[in-house]
Amino acid sequence: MISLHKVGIANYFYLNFYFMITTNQFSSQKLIDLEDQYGAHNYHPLPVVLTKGEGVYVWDVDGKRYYDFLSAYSAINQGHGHPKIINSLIEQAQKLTLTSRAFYNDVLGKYEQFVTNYFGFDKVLPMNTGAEAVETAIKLTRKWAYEKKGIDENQAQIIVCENNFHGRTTTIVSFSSDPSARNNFGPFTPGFIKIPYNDIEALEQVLSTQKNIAGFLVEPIQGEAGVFVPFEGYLAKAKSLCKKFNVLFIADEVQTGIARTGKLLAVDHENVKPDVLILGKALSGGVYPVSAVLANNEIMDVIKPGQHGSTFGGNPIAAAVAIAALEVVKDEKLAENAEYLGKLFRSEMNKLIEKTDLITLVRGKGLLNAIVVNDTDESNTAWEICLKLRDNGLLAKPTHGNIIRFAPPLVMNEAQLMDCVSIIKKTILEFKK
Ligand code: IF1
Repeated sequence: MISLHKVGIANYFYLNFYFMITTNQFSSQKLIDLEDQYGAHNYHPLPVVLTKGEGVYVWDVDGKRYYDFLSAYSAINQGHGHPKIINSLIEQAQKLTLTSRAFYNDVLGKYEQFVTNYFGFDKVLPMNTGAEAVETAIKLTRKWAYEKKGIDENQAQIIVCENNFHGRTTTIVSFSSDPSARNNFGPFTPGFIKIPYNDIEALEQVLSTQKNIAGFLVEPIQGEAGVFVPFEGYLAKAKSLCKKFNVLFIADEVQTGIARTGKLLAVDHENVKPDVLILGKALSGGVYPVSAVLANNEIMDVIKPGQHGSTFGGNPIAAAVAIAALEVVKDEKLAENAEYLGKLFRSEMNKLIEKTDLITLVRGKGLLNAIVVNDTDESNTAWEICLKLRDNGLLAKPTHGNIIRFAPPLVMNEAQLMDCVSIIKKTILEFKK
């Protein structure tokens, strides 16, 4: 009797535990509280707790469905849970996950051939996160400058733009203009010259007056700065100036690349070929951390065995997932779709702007867009609007106070986009401060 009783109790606890997991007994508030208590406070998320994603949709723990209008900052271009990408992950995970680069694996070479053909470069250096790829590009540029251009030891300078966002490492925040990204993280890495973005004269001024310039690192559209699109011709002019002064043009397409702006790369809008191309985020469809630096042999060959690397960079899962993710981009014509839907989206937002004083501007390219809210940078109006958008079934996040970034998955169709447009219009027109 006693042992039966024990089994009964054990079963009861087991069933209770099972029930908790399967039915999400943890309320949103409880889950938010857990993050608040046990996680470092380096983020301030919109209060919504997601548990599932499929295509352009995500679901919260209470079963409410939303349009994802951020796509994990443009990582989920191919949509949530894309079956082709997920299958590549599962199949590779069941075979071989990691060898490190101490040994060869049977996927990396195939991926390297695939990705270099895809983007038209001789070689790729595989990493994991965007920041690591930016670091890699900086190291590559400096080494090229010393060994090929002949700059004196430790004298190389890289030109960067004001209001850039390239990641969070100590070197990268060294050339950030954002006080919260920098303050109290010094001492900072030297070797960077900051110039205004979208300013060709400023670039020419530095290039023509300063020696020891190794590269120009630039986002083709500044994401974190609030989706700031430079004037048409800026990138092409910058590239030709770099060529003239024998300086590497380094494009950070971590956020703008992989069809987001209506072309495979944002530099394609101006037919610019970077000397060094940095990719991340949607390179894996947001399924796995995969980043890459691409360049031609005369640049990439300056890095020799033992001079750079990473335990996980180029691992078999990453390689398999990235091939699948890039195939999806071409198979499903995501660049063309982003171009078409982006134009439609901005024209609908411009119609809305005529009807309200709350929004002053829409800007962007393809499906990387932002609206500017008619309030100060310090106001919380954009945040309040995002809360209402959430209530109405669409998730977006403010950037820099009064700007809301809109970046849905590129697998969206026209009917879904128009549905999102009506949610945004309704939310804005009903909004009261
Ligand atoms: C966060 C922003 C987006 C990037 C560019 C490199 C990286 C990023 C152009 C680094 C990363 C992310 C990081 C993310 C928020 C997000 C962001 F608002 F901060 F600026 F997307 F717009 N180059 N951007 O945009 O890539 O190391 O993160 O893989 O929370 O910091 P990572």
